[in-house]
Amino acid sequence: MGRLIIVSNRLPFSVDRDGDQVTIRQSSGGLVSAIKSYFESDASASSDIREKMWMGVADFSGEDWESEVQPRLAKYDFTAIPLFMDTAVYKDYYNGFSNSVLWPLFHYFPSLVQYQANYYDAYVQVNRNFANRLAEVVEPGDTVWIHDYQLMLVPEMLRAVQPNVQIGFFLHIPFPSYEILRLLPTEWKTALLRGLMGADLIGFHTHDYVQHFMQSVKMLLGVDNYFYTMQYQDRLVKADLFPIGIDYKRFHQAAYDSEVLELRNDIKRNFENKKIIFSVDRLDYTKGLMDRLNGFECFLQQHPEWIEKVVFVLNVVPSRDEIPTYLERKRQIEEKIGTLNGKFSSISWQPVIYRYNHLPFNELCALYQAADVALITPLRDGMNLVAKEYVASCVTQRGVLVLSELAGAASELNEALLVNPTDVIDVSNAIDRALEMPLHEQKHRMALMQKRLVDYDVVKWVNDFLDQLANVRKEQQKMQTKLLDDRIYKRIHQHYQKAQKRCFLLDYDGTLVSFARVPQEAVPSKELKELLYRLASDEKNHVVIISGRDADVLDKWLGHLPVTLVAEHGASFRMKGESWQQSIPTSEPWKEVIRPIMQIFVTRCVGSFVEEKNNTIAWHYRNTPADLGFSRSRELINNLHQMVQNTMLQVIDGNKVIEVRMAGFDKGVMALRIVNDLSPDFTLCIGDDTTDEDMFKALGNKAYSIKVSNGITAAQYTVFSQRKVLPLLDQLLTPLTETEYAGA
Ligand code: GDG
Repeated sequence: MGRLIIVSNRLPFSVDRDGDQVTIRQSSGGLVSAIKSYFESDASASSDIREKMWMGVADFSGEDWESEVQPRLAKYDFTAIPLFMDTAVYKDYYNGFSNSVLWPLFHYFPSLVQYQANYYDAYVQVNRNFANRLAEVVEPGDTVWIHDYQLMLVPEMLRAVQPNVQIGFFLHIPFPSYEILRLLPTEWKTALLRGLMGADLIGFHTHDYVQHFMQSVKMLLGVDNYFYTMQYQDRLVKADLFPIGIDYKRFHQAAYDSEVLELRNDIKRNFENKKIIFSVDRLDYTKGLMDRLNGFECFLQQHPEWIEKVVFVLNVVPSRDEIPTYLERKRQIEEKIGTLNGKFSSISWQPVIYRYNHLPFNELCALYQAADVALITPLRDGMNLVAKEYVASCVTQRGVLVLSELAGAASELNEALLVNPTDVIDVSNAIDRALEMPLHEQKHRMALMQKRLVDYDVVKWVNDFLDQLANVRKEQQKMQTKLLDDRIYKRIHQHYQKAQKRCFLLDYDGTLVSFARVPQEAVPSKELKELLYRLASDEKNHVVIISGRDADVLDKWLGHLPVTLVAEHGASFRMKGESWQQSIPTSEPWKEVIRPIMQIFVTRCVGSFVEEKNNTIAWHYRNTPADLGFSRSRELINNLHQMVQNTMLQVIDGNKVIEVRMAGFDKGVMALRIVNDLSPDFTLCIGDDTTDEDMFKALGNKAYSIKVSNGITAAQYTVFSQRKVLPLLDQLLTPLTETEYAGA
């Protein structure tokens, strides 16, 4: 690898100036500690990264950079690239679009969003500044890794000027469901998605966020996905989940540090004979501080036996205090703490110990270790590292984590007591359960969570992301070599000419004929029938039309030709010159259950219709408005998947069609059976649909496989349009001249 350039809103350090005195301080926060831990790790030292760089906005002046800051950075293991921004523009970009539009919206607080055009303009401007500066810096072979919601437009902007650069993007906050994203003005939301699609790999914390993102891309940009990959413009783009880890060793080892131990013992002594509940968060409405206090109040009311026997140490870290909503929340929280303490305190005890400051690292670790319970209940959180750090800090495995089910971390930390943060009774019960939990259960739960955190720590997270990014590059290169060009075609032609026994496996709709508005309209043209006749009349050729259509239609349209017909993806077939046979027993009753459901979706989605075949029932949505048809199809799939659980049925998500049929047969099984029976020395398989992928995969290298579309495929080659298929077959029938043959 060449150089690794990390790009984030801020540089990972701040500069404090007190008169002539300048000091450099490492910033806190998840991203900085993650990347810094990686930079300091052995894995990073032994990697083939030539140089590490970090680009971000500076919180110091250009003069200070030259004279004071740069000389002091020599000891750091990365090169800093500072950006200097106009203060007013930066404010609209950071406090404005980033933290008053994207942050509330992506955390499901749409009512707090301020839709101001000047905020968006500033966001575009700052993103462009980043991209321009990057374009000056990047060299061939570099990897650029852009972080977080402040810089969502940068990948596309950079790609426009440096098309070949390798770009990764990671979103640290949730990616919301499409319903939330669509609240943004169309120009903004499509620009954000296009921006991200400029990257090669887009990472998220959880599977849900990946799904939300891919659905939004499908709905707004009309780009489909296939196993987390998307074909966007002429590139393959991948989205995947990379749940960020922590520097496990650092927190675990802190437990043995003498200063941390002393602090921990002080805290324990201070609250002798009392259980300690602990939390630490930035001051932010997403962290659910008010709901947490309500939950704790409910607990004290429901469980008075714990009065004077428990304290809640609540640390709030100052944050974004230039934004009015944040200041207002602070006032409300402090008022609530006052009321709560006033209501329950005695002369010698108060239930909430509140602090509003930034804790030194050692004190944070001491608190993690002293706490009997960590109460971490955000209303939404991309991941939440505090929960993971607490688990890593419990070296004796004594301690209970109460965690919001709405934090990304909940999908990994299943052994925590998961709560709904707004449900005060749920929170109260969880606190009680945590305080009463037997030690063996605490240890059991902790051990399982710790194992997972050790296995996927922050270094693994970085390596995993960078490895996947490199893999996407390889896949892109493979894709580029797939287009069926003249050279490859000649090779196929030559092989055809030499072969003695040839097999053609040809899909019908979208391959031999173009898509029609309704299935009945896709009748074969005279030209197609003639071509198939000529192809099949050569006694060396065995032509198979392998389709999702039912037997009746295939018989009617193509039955007179000397070809094999396979209907309904292999459910029935008619070998050349023989009569129809069933591959599976026909059983009707299941259709009675599926039909009414599909009918409901016909009513709910104008333009859709149901097609019934012997062994399949299909709901088509090719004639519906794109948005509506697609979203209804997702709902239908959801319903059907639930219904077919534990049955022999399968639900197929086809090209603008959802089908239900018996499991155990598909085009792949059938194609392979035919090829194995026939043992041809030349096989050509052409198809356009997801169901044809089964053939491409099953046949592997036994056939030349060609996919009609520019999508991602298991086929060896692609042609971009259905119009290319008939000339391609036709040309095979024209013998190569001697020179052509020799030159192929
Ligand atoms: C984003 C996402 C996602 C906090 N207070 C103190 C302190 N911290 C440290 C913690 C932890 C980090 O800051 C906060 O972690 P979060 O997970 O809350 O992350 P954020 O940076 O707010 O934001 C979040 C994360 O990115 C990573 O992808 O998990 O969902 O919002 O490391 O230990 N550290 C010290 N004193 C404090 O008072 N020393």
